[in-house]
Amino acid sequence: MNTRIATLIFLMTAAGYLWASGPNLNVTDPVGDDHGAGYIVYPGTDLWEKGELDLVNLSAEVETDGIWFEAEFHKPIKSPDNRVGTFGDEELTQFLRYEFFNVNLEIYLDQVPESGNTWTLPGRQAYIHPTTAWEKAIILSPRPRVLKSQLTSHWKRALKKGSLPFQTTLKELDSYVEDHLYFPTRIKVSKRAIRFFVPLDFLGETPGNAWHLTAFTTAANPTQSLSLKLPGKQESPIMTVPVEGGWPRDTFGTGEEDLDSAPAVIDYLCSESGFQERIMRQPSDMGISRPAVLVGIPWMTPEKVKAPEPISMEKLQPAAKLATPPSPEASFVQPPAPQPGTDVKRVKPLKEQKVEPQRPPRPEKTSAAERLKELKSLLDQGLITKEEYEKIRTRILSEL
Ligand SMILES: [Ca+2]
Repeated sequence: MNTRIATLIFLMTAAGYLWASGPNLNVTDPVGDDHGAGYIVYPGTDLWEKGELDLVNLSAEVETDGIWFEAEFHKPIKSPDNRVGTFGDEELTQFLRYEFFNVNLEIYLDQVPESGNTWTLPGRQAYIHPTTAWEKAIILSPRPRVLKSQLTSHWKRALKKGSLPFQTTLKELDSYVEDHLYFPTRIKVSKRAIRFFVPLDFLGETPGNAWHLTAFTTAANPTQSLSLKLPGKQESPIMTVPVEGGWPRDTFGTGEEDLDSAPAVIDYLCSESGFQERIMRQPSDMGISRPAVLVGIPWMTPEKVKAPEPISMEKLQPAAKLATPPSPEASFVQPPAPQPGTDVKRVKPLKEQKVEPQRPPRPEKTSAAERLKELKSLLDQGLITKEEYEKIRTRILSEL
């Protein structure tokens, strides 16, 4: 063989190797911190059990056409086989096509420094700090198509009400969702890990120095076929399970009667022990909790996470979009760092801080007609079964 051709082949192979072994990612996360700010308790049902939403590692392999992510959990991935959900008595396998059902992994990717989105999916009660605001979000969910459809419907309603967290028109909303959110469908589940593929077409670029990622787990409720409104909740908990006061049976709990809700973020990815609890702890008063403000970790040096500057809620959520404007005193207060080895407990706000409780706005009312219409459209798209349709329809009508 011609030496020059052989050299060329060698160089191309070497380049391919360097590319493939390039800006990969490997972040470990502490074991046992699937408790949000430190106090979240799992429901009293075996659909979700302690350790199953506990992320212990997130890795990413960069390939020529995209990135294979792998999320490893502390406990084995629970299969939907021979299980029924919280709604009705249908077997989960009737409408789930992947070998997992009880966890979402949400990754908010910051590609361009100091610009981008600070909101996260509805019902998470979490924001991304503006220093690592995101351009692309990857939402791994057991029902990717249904989640995408529910979110799009939710945002269409929000747009009409002027409460959309981003700027677009009704005509361009679908393409906005396509451009900014990706719901993986190439998924491989092994004993304790879920691998999923994100194409380069969506990402637009390969990982670079500017990249940061904010990743966290939320509990997935695969039988939640509609964005049913829960009383007192600011946003509908789309395809997730809220964290309510005390020790509820069917949802996650705060473990305290006087704390009536908490962000739905169960485990936030960060290799530094104690950082998650510190960043997620929030001043609370009269049982009213505030959203979590999370910060992205650098893709290239994920161990070097920096605590962000405190930020006021007004900077995260445009005041015009708030039903109740927050008081000026209610700015983000950085709690003191916990001592190593101590059990992290929620810190009560100091009296002199005078943190005004920020009452969540009244839940938006969706008319039964709108919900029935959305339900019918989910059925027509084949996203729910006829049986699911009938059950939810009966429930909506019974609420009239
Ligand atoms: Ca963890």
